[in-house]
Amino acid sequence: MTAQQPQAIYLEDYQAPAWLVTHTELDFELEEEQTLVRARLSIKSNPESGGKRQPLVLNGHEDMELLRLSIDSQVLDSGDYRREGELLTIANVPDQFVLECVTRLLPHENTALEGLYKSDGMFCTQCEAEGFRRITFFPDRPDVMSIFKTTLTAEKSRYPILLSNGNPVASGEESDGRHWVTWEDPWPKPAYLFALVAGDLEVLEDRYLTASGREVRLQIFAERKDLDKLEYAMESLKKAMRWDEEVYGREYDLDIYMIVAVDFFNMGAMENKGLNIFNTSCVLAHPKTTTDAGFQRVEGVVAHEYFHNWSGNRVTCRDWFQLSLKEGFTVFRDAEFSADMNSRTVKRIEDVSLLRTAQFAEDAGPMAHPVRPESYIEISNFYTLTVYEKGAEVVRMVHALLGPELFRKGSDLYFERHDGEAVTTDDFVKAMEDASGRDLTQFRRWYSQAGTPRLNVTDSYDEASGEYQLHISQSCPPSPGQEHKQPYHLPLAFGLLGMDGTELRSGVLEVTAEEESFRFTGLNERPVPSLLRGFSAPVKLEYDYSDAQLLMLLRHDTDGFNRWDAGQRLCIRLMQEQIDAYRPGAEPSVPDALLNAWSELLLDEQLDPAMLAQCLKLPSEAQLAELADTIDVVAIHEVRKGMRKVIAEALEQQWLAAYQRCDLKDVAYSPDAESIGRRSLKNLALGYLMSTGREPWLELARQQYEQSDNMTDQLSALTLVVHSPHRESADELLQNFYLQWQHEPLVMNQWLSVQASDPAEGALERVKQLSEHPVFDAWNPNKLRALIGGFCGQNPIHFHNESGEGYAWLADWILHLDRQNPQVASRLLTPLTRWKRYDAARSALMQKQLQRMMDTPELSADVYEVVSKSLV
Ligand code: 0A1
Ligand code: ZN
Repeated sequence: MTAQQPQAIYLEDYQAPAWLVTHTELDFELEEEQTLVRARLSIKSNPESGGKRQPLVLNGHEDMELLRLSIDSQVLDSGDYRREGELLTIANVPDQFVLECVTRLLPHENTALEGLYKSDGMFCTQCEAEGFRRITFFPDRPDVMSIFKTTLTAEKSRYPILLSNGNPVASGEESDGRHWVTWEDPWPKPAYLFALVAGDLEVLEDRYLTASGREVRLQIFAERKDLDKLEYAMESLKKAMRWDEEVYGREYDLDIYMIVAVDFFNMGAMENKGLNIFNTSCVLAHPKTTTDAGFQRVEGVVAHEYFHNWSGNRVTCRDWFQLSLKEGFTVFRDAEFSADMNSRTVKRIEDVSLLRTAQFAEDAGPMAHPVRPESYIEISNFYTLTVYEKGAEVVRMVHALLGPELFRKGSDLYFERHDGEAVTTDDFVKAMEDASGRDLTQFRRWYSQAGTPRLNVTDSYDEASGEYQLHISQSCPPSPGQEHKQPYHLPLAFGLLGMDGTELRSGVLEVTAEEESFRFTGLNERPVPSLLRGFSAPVKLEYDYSDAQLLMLLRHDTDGFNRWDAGQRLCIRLMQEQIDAYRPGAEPSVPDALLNAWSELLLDEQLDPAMLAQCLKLPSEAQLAELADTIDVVAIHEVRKGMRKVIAEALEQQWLAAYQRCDLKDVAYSPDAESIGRRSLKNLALGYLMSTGREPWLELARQQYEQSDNMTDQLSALTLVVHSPHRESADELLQNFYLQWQHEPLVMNQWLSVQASDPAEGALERVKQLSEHPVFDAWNPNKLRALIGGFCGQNPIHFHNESGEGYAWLADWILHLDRQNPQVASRLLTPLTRWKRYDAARSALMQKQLQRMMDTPELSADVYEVVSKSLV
């Protein structure tokens, strides 16, 4: 909590650290009521920080109790140093010295889940971005890299497992039932990568032989009850290790790689050196309790954290403005890994859908920032879709501009040149330039300019000469602090198709100017352009397609992504027309041309079911909202629902046939890409069948609920029934599901989410009741995300109910949570920040809640930053 208004930090103020910490020795006495931390830091002045000796300034959280401080064994008294806010300053220090410091922590009272805290009885840590300063006084910035040696001492019966980074080098027992283990990590690292775990844990063990023939011990730790849910993560880890050797030439560099599953965690997972800590939701997987999406998340997150070992740990960030250096690159790496392990096109469709809905919305909102932000008040607020997902798109564009070979050369050079260093996004681009000989000066604007660029494309064709031209103009709307944008350098992958679907040309255009034209000769007919194939740049592309052209692309484009995109464009256009003309009770319509095209797709048994399922999904309400000038939640919801019903009824027999064709009855569950694709089409078909409202399909859903052997099918059926007007069945299945799964916390999160997103009347009352239910736990971020996030993010018609009660409920929660866990409070706040996008009445009500928060004294820096920027 901060008494005065939190201050912003600026990239332009960056200065190299005055002091370096070469070695850090930590001793933890872990006890029930307190933890004592003895830190021994070997400190020397930084020759690169420029001449004159500066005072030693350390970071330390205000709540942390300082028991003793000494320099070279000389105890300091309170006159020798100054403690002010988060800073501890010692004016006079020698050029090189050992600082010893004893702090007292209260992990059991740590509800923010930053620093050292307890999750279900085990000790664990979260130090990124600035959690280490809650453990001891330290120059807590990523460009101070140190070799860590850590000793943990705790009661053996309660905490038989004691883990930290690196390799265990010594251990022993004490006479009073306590034991200790010492860990040494030979690789210098910033404090944000420090971790410890102490608990009564079970372990799944395996081994991995690296390309150069070193054996690595792999261990995944979890509570005893979850031991049967670790195999998939282990398989994913081994695949990721192999992939990084093959695709990037990167090997693992310690003797042990450990993952620990914890139930209380603010984010998805954390890449601490050699000791990853994971939210249970991103590591546990079992067919009975985990959906296909859950399996894929585990595979992706395990790989993401593993890949950080090079892109993040061996080469780290100079400062937090460079966060995308590790996150954008690592997301690109994990996305390519997942694409290689599963269906490449489907993975791309999923990622682009997220970008287009949530990241584009962020770019258009009050918290919009460049991939490399220029200032922040609280860095935790910048673990955003822009830094992660748009950052990955930027790396993907480098890959597209350079081609795979030169990109690999660039990445090799980057890792070689900067191994063991803390660097900037500019260093990354420079390595790519030096390896390829390409000039990426203009390309760097992707890092410095915020907002989603628009590409407007028109074309012309001269029949006599057979010449075709594409005219491209680009612009980018203003964003906070950036009124005018310079043109971007981007790869525009394209194809030119004949009206019968033949591909006449394909390639990649490099767009650099505000306006430019590209000429193609020797074309005997006017081609249809397939633009931005594979979503080759994170832009909004406008081209005035006719319905017939889009239908042709949907049928014939050789680029799978653009086939899907053509169908989406067609649906979006249709839906937008009806949303704009919406009157309560209006009957939505769907033109025959679209129904015929869908029918044809549904009957095509050659088509990959996963791809088919993507093509037959209507754009989400969130996507339609992002595209609207003023968001009309009711019209969007009703039009989408109505169109679904029309499509469901018109193609009822085809949906049933697809359902039956994809039913994997009698085959044991497997989370491979093909089976996942079949289940996704099957459950999509069941969804359409349920939309007809006809009784036999309710029976079919109930049957699937009862007979399925896996969570994907069971939860799909449950969701469809709960979100249908069949109230009695809904209540019955919810009760049944609860009784079956009440002892599985991750399944109970799903149970909460399904109800939180239920569009039936009375939703707010239901979520209020659920917040009193024994399975809900307001201290646990996963539960908060499931219930509060589920209602405010996945149930737009109720959250945005015109009474404003949804907004008030969210604000009540934020104010409550802000004192307990500011990071989670700040994240849950996102839907209210979008207030300017709604009609006058709703935006006034949303604004009122933001103002109410703003008027509350002692807001955390996290919530203060988001609220104050939203109100501008
Ligand atoms: N670096 C992690 C994400 C992460 C970021 C901040 C955290 O603090 C609460 C925790 C985790 C990743 O990218 O996986
Ligand atoms: Zn990451």
